[in-house]
Amino acid sequence: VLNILAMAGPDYSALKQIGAILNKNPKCKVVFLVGAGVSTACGIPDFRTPGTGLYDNLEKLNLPFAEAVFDIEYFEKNPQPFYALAKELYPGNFQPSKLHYLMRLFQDKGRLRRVYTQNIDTLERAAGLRDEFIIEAHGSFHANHCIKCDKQYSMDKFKTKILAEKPDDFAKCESCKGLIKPKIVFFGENLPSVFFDTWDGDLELLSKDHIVIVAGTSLSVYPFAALPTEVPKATPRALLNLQVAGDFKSNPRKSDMIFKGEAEEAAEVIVQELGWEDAFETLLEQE
Ligand code: CNA
Repeated sequence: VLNILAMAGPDYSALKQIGAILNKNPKCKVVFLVGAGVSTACGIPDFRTPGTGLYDNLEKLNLPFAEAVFDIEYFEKNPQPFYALAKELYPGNFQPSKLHYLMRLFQDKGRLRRVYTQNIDTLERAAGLRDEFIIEAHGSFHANHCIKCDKQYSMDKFKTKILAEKPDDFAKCESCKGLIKPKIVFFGENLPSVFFDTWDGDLELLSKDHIVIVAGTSLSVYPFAALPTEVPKATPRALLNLQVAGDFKSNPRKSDMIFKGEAEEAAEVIVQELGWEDAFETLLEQE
């Protein structure tokens, strides 16, 4: 039995199905919903993978509970753990993954509707996706503001503070002396309104000529985790993830296409199924 399984190789049926839907209907566009698992191949740990995930590796930050590093009340009392983590994760230290470049290729081919990302690493931007296609649901390091008066604070200045990571020398607002924080959505904060507004608009388009691809997320942070549930029943959904998660697990649909494996591998197979190998190679070489 083992021999037969080994000969059978990985199960790419979901990826072939995605390819078939897109090949059959040239008008079909993709909405991506992604999370930390699309950036683990870049060297950025996710939250919840046992062993390597950030939540298993926060002892050195001396937190009362793991999520405190992204908790707004905790940050107000003690910004230091966030500074230490931000120094590690700061944009510029990492290159996009093949899944990021796959999304870029969908943009270049005119087959992308939108990328909703929970990630704060700005690797969608680094891969060359344009602003109009990216919704950073949990914000990112791309802008900073005062947590008291909301005044903007320059990225360069904030970067200097983060990289120096001197205890007690945190970035403060020039007007009201409030603490400065990147516009990353912490637990206890609202998501940006552009997230809700854009999703509402996209939902109206989704029922025709669209497919939704969810990748690299445990679908455990709400409201983002509810998006796959809201996808109209007539719209095909796919999940590219190491584990089956969220609505794909609790409310599976017959038409769901599930690839249980690495997002990078999935990206390569989808590229092959679409016959986009040359364009993909060129893109990877250029960047
Ligand atoms: P998570 O809860 O850590 O889940 C990650 C998921 O990805 C898990 O289901 C893993 O099994 C899966 N996974 C890990 N590696 C791969 C891979 N190579 N291919 C396919 N699947 C993989 O993270 P979520 O994104 O679901 O949780 C949302 C949080 C995580 C958001 O608020 C983010 O801001 C936050 N986060 C972001 C980053 C980043 O910006 N890169 C890093 C860590 C955490």
